[in-house]
Amino acid sequence: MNAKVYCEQLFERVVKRNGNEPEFHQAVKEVLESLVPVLEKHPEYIELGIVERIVEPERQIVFRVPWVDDKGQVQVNRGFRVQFNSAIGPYKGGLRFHPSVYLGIIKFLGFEQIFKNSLTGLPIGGGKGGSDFDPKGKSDSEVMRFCQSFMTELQRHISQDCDVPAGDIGVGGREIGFMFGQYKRIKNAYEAGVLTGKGLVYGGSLARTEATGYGLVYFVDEMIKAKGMTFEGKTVVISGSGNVAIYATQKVNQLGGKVVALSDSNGYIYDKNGVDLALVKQLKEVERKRISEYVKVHPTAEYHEGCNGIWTIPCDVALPCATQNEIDEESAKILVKNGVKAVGEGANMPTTLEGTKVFLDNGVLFAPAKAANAGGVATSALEMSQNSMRLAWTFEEVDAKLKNIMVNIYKNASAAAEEYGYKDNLVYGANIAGFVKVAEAMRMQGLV
Ligand code: NDP
Ligand code: 2IT
Repeated sequence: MNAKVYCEQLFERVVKRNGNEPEFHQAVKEVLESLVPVLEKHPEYIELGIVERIVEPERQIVFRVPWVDDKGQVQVNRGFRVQFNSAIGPYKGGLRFHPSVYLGIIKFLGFEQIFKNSLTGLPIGGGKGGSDFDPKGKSDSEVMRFCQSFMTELQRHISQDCDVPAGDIGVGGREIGFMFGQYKRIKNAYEAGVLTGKGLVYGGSLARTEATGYGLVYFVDEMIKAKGMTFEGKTVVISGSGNVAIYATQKVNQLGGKVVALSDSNGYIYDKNGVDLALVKQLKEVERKRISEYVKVHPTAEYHEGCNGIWTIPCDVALPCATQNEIDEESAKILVKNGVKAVGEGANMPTTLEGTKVFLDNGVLFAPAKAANAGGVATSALEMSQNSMRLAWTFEEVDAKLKNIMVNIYKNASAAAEEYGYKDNLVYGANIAGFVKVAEAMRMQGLV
C-alpha cells in the first residue's frame, strides 16, 4: 500500500479510536507525516503492523487516588500510567501533577517518550503518568499524603525492570522522595532503580537536576555551531521558571548568552540586564512563590500578566520550557519578525504544528523537543545504571556523558533528516532516527 495513504488512513483511525484527545492526535500526526519516506523504503514496517502497534499503548492504567487534606476533608484525584512501548527497555518517563492532566495529555507525552528515549541510545522504553492533583498551594503534608496514596496503587504496576517513573511538571525531588519512601515501605526492598530523580543521599545521580536544561542548551549549541553561531552575546528568552527553565538559564549564562525573560503560568518578567537567577531559584525552588515577586527585588525589571506576551520580546534564541502548545502560529510569526535565529524546545510539544511550520519555512534553526529535551531522561537512565552498579559517578562524569549524548542525538537526527530527503528538518530527522531503532526491535521480537 502507498505509504502516504497508509499514514493518512491510520491517522484517521487514531482520531476515531481516541476521541477528545487533541494533544495525542497532534503528536501522532507529526510523527506519521515524517515516517512516509521510511515506510516507502521499508514496506515491511506496514506489513508487520509496526506503525499500527506503535500508536497503541501496550497498557493504560487509570486509578482513584483518595487522600485527606489539612482540614480533614476527603479529596479524590485521578491517577494515570500509560505504558506505551517496551521494545527497547523498561517503560520510562515522568509523572506530571497538574490540574490539566487527563488521559490525552499522558498519552501524547508517553507517545513522544518512545522516540525520545530511543534517541538517547540507552535501553529505555516509553511511558508516562501523572494525576490531575494540583500541588500549588498545598502543604508539604498534603503533598506527602497524596504521593503516598498515589504510590499505594502505582506500585502494583512498576519495578526497576518493568517501568521506571520520574518527575515532570509538578513533580520534583520532594514528590519523588515521598513516593520512593512509600514504594520501599510496601515492597520491603531497597529497589533504588524504580524511580529516578531521587535525592543525592539515597541513590540519585549528580547532574540529574540540571540535565534537561543543560542538555537542551548543549543540543542548541551544537545546532547553531553547525551554522557558524554560538551563544556568546546572544539574547535569549526562556518560558517557564521550573526545573527545565532554571537550568537552561544557568547553562546559557555559562556559555556567554543573556537570558532576559522567564515566566510562570500567571505572567512573565522582562529584565533587560539579564535575569537574576539566584533570586529566581530562591523564589521558585525554595519559597514556591509566583514569578511576579521578582520585580519587588528588581524594580527596574518589568512584570506582565499572561503567558503569550513573552514571545513578543525580541531575541536571538527562544527556549520554550513551560508546557505544550505555548507557541502558536501567531507567536511564531512575531518571533520571526523580531529576528529569532534559533528555537529549542525544552518543554514537550511546546510549539503547535502551525507554529513549527512558520519556523521551518522561515529558515529558523529548530530543535524539536524529542531530541532537544532528551537529556533529562538520558540522565535518568544513567541514574539507573549507577543504581544497578551500586556506585555513584562524579558530576563531571555524568555531565560529560550527557553532553556526548546530546551531540550524538544532534548528529543522528541531522543524518536521518538528510538520508530521507528532509535536510535541516530536525523535527522529521528526530522522529525517523527515534522510530527506526524501535521498529527494528519490534520486528525482531515478533507480533507482541
Ligand atoms: P516544573 O513543574 O518544574 O515547571 C513548570 C514551569 O512551567 C513552571 O514555571 C510553571 O508555572 C510553568 N507552567 C506549567 N504549566 C503551565 C501552563 N499550563 N501554562 C503556563 N505555564 C505553565 O516542570 P519542568 O520544568 O520539569 O517541566 C517543564 C516542561 O519540560 C514540561 O513540558 C515537561 O514535560 C518538560 N520536560 C521536563 C523534563 C524534566 O526532566 N523535568 C524532561 C523533559 C521535558 P507555575 O509555577 O505557575 O505552575
Ligand atoms: O519528559 C521527559 O522526558 C521527562 N519528564 C523526564 C523523564 C524521565 O524519566 O527522566
